[in-house]
Amino acid sequence: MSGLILVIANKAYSSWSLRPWLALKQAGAAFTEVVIPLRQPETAATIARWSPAGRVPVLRHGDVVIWESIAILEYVAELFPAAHLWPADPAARAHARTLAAEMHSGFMPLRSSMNMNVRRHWPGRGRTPEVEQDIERITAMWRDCRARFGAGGPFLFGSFTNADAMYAPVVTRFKTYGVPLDGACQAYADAVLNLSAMRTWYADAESEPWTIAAFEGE
Ligand SMILES: N[C@@H](CCC(=O)N[C@@H](CS)C(=O)NCC(=O)O)C(=O)O
Repeated sequence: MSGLILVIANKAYSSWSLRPWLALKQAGAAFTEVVIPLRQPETAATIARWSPAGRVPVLRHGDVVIWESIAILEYVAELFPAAHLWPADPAARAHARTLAAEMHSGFMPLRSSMNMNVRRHWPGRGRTPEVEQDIERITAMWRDCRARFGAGGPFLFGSFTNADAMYAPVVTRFKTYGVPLDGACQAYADAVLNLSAMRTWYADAESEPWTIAAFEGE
């Protein structure tokens, strides 16, 4: 499969970018990566050249333009069926899509109080009561998935799926903010963090030249 271009933002900070990037990597896809740094004078104009929505990630594939992360994940799953980015069983697949949708539309307290920053370690920061509720809800879903669907491997549905791609930025937040996890959730988080692609993402983020004060707790 050639001609895929994924346009993303800073690997240090962009949770939405990580999701489709990780799915493409896990699918073994060859793709060109374009990184547009956020909060620069030319950021909006540069993103506009790729997408009318003014946000990244964007996947371009010939004339096809997809600008919502969850729609990109669906397209990648269709392009690479052998990667099994959704569970084969209909009930498990529906459950995985439900988790993905809940992540896409929810957890605003967690997302706003614990911005993604894979270069930092701030244990205990950002833990408002609303964030605690989000953490409770997410870890309960992870435990439930691992118990019901996870027998075939270390991920939510056993082998890696788009549900894991959706929650990968949450895993990085739990690491950055030192959120204590029980054994099952920590094992799941470690499985995500130990993916070769995740190590690459962290290494790439470390070598990025840009620092945005608003995302550095300053
Ligand atoms: N709903 C979108 C959200 C994408 C989004 O918010 N992207 C941010 C970067 S993480 C963005 O492009 N911001 C543009 C800017 O700050 O100029 C998705 O799921 O892809």
